[in-house]
Amino acid sequence: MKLQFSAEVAKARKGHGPVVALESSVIAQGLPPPFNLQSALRCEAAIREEGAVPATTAVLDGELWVGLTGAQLRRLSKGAGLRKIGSRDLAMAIADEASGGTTVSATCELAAAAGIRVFATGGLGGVHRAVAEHLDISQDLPALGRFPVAVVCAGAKSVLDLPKTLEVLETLGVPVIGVGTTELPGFYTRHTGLRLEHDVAGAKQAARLCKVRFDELGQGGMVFALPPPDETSLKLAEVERHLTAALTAAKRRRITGKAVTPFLLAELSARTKGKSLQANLALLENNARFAAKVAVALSQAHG
Ligand code: PSU
Ligand code: MN
Repeated sequence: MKLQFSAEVAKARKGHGPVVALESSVIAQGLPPPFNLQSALRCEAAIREEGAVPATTAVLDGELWVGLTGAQLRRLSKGAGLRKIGSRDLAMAIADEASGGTTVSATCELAAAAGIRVFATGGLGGVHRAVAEHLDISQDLPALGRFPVAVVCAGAKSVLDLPKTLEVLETLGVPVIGVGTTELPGFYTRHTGLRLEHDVAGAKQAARLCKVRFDELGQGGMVFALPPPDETSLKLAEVERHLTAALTAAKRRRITGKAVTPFLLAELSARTKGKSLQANLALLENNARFAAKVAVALSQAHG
């Protein structure tokens, strides 16, 4: 795979320094301007503060980028004409010389190709609610099973069917590990009532698991799930109430396929008067910071 690297990422790769991948669908489709650019810059800054190098991935004019300049981030934040690019969309994006934000699935693929082991995002895609009606299951899940990358997130997005998402992750052989919690976080919420079988206390232990799983066993991806920061997180009942309305709106307006997730996130933000947006921004930065700590611990373990 032909990849383009930012100068910073190219240098870190040469010196085997810690690198954290970041997705860009959250910039191009997930968050509204100006929050999308602010969030991207804040996540990158948090990663640098922890001593690692950020590698935001994107497809620009048909080229696969790992690590972006400020100007490239700004371009992605403008939204217009940008595709939402998952793994299956990569070939067409390259052939069409198109541009777009990469979702979790495409970012896992690009990170793995670049030898990057740690990736931070907000919330995973997964099994959508009422799945029997539409069979909408995010390609994030099979990508996690396939690519050896540790994805740091605040669980799967609240808009999903979380118990079914956990079941599919099990089927695909993807471990879900709580960070300082034994409960799956619900993206906007700290609690979901869903127990996790495994947890770690911090980044060192997480890095040790990465080493064993990727280097010793040669297995695929895994998920580290962090509760979203307390100050901005929402209550489960509140999210559920607004979500019911958002799902009804999606159905009425016949929103389907890859438009569903961005639609629901925007609806929730409007219905919670921006509270879900604030939660989203805070958890993205929190996840980026933890991912950087894991990447640093991993690079020290390699010594
Ligand atoms: N998390 C966020 N905002 C987002 C997404 C995740 O906080 O916009 C994006 C991710 O890129 C994820 C995608 O991979 O939504 C999942 O979309 P779908 O359900 O269509 O697979
Ligand atoms: Mn989908």
